[in-house]
Amino acid sequence: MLSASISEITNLKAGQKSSPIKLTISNYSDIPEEGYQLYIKKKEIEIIANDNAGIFYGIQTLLQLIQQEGVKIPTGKITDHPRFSYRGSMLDVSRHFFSVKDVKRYVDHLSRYKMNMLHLHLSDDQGWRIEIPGWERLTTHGGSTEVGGGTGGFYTLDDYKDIVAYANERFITIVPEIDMPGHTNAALASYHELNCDGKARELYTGTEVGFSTLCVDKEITYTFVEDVIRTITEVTPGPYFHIGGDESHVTSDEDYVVFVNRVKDIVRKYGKTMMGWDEISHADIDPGTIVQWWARPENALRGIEKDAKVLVSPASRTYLDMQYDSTTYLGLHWAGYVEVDSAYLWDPADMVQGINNENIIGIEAPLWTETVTNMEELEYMVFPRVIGHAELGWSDASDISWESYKSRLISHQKILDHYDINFYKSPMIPWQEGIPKPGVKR
Ligand code: NGO
Repeated sequence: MLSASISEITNLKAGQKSSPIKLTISNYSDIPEEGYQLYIKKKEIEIIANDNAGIFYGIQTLLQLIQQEGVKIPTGKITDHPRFSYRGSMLDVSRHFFSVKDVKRYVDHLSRYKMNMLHLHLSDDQGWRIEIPGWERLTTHGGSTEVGGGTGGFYTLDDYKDIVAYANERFITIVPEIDMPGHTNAALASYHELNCDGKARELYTGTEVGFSTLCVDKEITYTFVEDVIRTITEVTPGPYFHIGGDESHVTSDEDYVVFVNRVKDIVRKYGKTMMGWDEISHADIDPGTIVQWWARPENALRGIEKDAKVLVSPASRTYLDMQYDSTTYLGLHWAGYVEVDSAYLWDPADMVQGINNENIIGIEAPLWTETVTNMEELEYMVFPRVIGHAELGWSDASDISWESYKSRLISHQKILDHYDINFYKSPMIPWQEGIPKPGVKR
């Protein structure tokens, strides 16, 4: 019953008349971008919006209602639109590789919560994960392992295009990241000429950070970086290219600025807006650059002085690899423990004086995968926290309420079970035991 109604709804086309569910796209001056209005009447349901994304989000809301309430849903009107234009998560496919199928499942999860960005961390010390023609060893050698010594893997350009298209159908933009000048051991192991001493590094399968750097003085470095950026931007319709830039502890401060300034020009040349971790604000970044605040608010504030926008990802609130508490069997805790309440109960625009609503482009919850090896573990770390992050990206601060969130999470358990999502049963939430899956007869 339930699955039949879901496919019925998702197969609808805007403007279709014969169905009791009407979808209309027009110019509604009172509906903001990505917003929608959902009218549930006795005999008809109507979703109106200005854009396809709005219709899609209206459908997600309707699906959630049906999944939670059953096919009899209360009548009423819902007026809804997002607070921030960037609502996302990051997946580190370098420390442990995740297949195209896994990434698509993650896209499905995010799209149900109206997230619209998936940032893929495609390279790091432990693995290079995307094919770059002319630099084959990056993947054949640099992609051949991962943390713990497994066999790693990589995406061909066709795989990547497949992910981009799949995400696009669900209104999710892929943000590719190539981390540089640090976090580059996989590249430095693949091509000796990228090292200042001309000697190739060994492949690395541990979890230390901050020990690698591209050689800032060599021209071959920029030929390499340009080939990588050109290749990836050609298959990336989204507006952003993320250059990493974090924890370059063995690059001198001076070299770091020289490097980021040159890479900035390359990103601009290929028509993308540069993004980077908060350290990039030390360079002469262009107005409109996106500085991803993960560690130091002073870096984000320096970015704001240079007219950058801030993507809010403080580790102590948004890092999905942080353990829930001291008993969590996966994850790290260098930024503290992040229980379901601390992931949810905060306001991105009220954390640091000077980082205000108008400086913030949105919020992103990153999943680093040093300890996360497969989809089951991924889901355990992500759920339910990412639901809270999605809500923070979408809802106004005045609508954020722990009591209401808690009770909504309980009714949401049906949905998690329906999709067989492995989630952390936080003791803070009085979960219901043994509820039957929707559509499954006992
Ligand atoms: C840091 C570091 C990553 C780690 C992560 C683990 C950033 C931006 N750099 O975040 O390399 O994987 O912490 O939590």
